[in-house]
Amino acid sequence: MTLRTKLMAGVATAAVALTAAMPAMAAEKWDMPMAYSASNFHSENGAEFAACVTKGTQGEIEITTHPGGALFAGADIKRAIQTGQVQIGERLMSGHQNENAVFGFDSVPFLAPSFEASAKLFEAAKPKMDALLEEQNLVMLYAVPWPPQGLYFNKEVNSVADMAGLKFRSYNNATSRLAELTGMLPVTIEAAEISQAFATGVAESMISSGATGYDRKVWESLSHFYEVDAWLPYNYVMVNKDVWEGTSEAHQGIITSCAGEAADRGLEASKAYTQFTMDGLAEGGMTVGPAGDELMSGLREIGETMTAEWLEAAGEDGKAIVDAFKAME
Ligand code: PCA
Repeated sequence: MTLRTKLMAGVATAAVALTAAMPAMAAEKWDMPMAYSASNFHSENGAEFAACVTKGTQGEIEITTHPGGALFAGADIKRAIQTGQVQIGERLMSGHQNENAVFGFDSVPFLAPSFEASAKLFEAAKPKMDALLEEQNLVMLYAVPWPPQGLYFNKEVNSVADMAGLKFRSYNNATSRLAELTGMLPVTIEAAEISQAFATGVAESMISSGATGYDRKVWESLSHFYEVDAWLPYNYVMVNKDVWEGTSEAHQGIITSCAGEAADRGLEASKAYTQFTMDGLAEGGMTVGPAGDELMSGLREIGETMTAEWLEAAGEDGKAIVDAFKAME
């Protein structure tokens, strides 16, 4: 090799190295607001999903997650995506129950109280949810259930009567209605804010998963967690439909496959966290165990009222979801 060709080869190698290190010219940055804290398993899963897309598209679509309601509070995330203020985000699906009762299909008491049943219910509901979201300029990418919902209190509770008058933190219409029917006083508070709400006495009880109580260290203020297995609500990740349609088929394929992996990984995490976080609540000093018979029978009665009310509000679509679900059982 002459000195000249050696030099030329060196320049070529440097150019290749430079191209590889440079982000692609058309790199897009997608912001992904999420309502729950960074340490929550949904947020960790979302961060992995984002990394999968960024890596898979070689940085041409770079997704940055913003957990803990830092960019938009939970209640504002869907609108932000619909209107294109952000490209993508995650939200509790039943949080939209106030705009259409059908969004609350996963919060009907005792309809699908296990991981297995809730997966079937979700499958039964998915076509309706996809259609409903499409009308709203949204495309659902993946959804992950929370662990089964149980009741938290700052005292021992053995019956519905024991709940009367308590200030109850709610996260959707179903939880507010549960509070009303049990004689409690509902106050809607995002999970990101609950530690403070319990510490200051703004709330004294809630229905949620062991995962959320553990994540928010509620043993600092609350004393009892009762396993009720009322329902398993879903979080879902959605993308703005115009953004999605403007994405190349190749990139859509990469995103869809990262989303499939996130759905599987999230489900496994949710299952694993069910016991892990209940153990964590007990280690934190809480009394953790199944709700007693009297409490359960009172809750089942209230559940029947709530089911009838939901079917009424959700009309034909709600009935079709429940019928499709029952046909799978
Ligand atoms: N955690 C969320 C929703 C359901 C759950 O387990 C919350 O409490 O906001």
